[in-house]
Amino acid sequence: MTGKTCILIGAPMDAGKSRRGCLMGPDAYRTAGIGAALADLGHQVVDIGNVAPDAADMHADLPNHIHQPAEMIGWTSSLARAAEEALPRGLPIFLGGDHGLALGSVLGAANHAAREERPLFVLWLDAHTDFHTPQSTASGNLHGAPLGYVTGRDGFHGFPEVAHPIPHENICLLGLRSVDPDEREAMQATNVRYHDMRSIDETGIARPLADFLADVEAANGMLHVSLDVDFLDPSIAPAVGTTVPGGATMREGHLAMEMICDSGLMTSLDLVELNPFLDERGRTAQVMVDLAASALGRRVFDRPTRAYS
Ligand code: 6HN
Ligand code: MN
Ligand code: MN
Ligand code: MN
Repeated sequence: MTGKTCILIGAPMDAGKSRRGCLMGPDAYRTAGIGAALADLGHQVVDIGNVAPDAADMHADLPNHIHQPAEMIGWTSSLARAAEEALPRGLPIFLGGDHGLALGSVLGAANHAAREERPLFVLWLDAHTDFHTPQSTASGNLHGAPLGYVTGRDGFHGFPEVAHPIPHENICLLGLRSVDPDEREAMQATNVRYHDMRSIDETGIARPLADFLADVEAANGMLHVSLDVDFLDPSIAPAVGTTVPGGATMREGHLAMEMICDSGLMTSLDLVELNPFLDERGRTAQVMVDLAASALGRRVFDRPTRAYS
């Protein structure tokens, strides 16, 4: 792969949920060497430092149980702007921060894609569907709502307008194993492509991913990849507040990233939900850096050896 300009954007946010610690994520990725890992692959790496949330007000129509609503609104607008500024220059990599950052990163990517007159596709690698609205979430934690927001679900009062909602058929989720009843019902009524762990056990991860990537390519689409730490099994990635047993293995994670790389389609990336306070000697941060490196070209060999005949 030819060298890209990778733009690292720190999003030290904890506003999307009540458990604290994700705000240390950007520094953990930097400490684990994400910049050098990507530079070693021949990319130009630009670290723009950390973004701060815009000043914003709570909106009176948001339900009372929403956690840090004003901060969520402020992060959404500042991160959307950061995405829109970075995309014309390179491939933004959002260093989270909780998954609430994806309200902004995906909104910005959608606005940019619309300007380019290309469709945006979203690949969501997660144990959870994150398809809530402020009204449907029981926890009040909007890290469980970014896909609800960017698909244009109602109820996000006070948030930036979603001028270009992501069409359901342009979204693929892999790794699901914890879905709330409201999300399940809402998602089943759409043609979002959702693959739970049971279906990945049956088909492998390559088949549904290859189908999706082929559709992105056929549509000349842009591709935003959102990688939640809890996509992975907690035995290999313990540093996340929402662990769910039975997740993707190291090999499934790397295969997915390698296929994304081979497709050449990825135009932006989120690394989210890392909580360094819960990590064991930095190993989850390192796994996430290694996955990002796989998505950007790290390989054992360029191609397999010839088979014996
Ligand atoms: N994540 N569905 C749960 C909730 O509180 O709404 C969990 C959300 C997890 C969020 O994966 O980023
Ligand atoms: Mn998530
Ligand atoms: Mn999750
Ligand atoms: Mn919930």
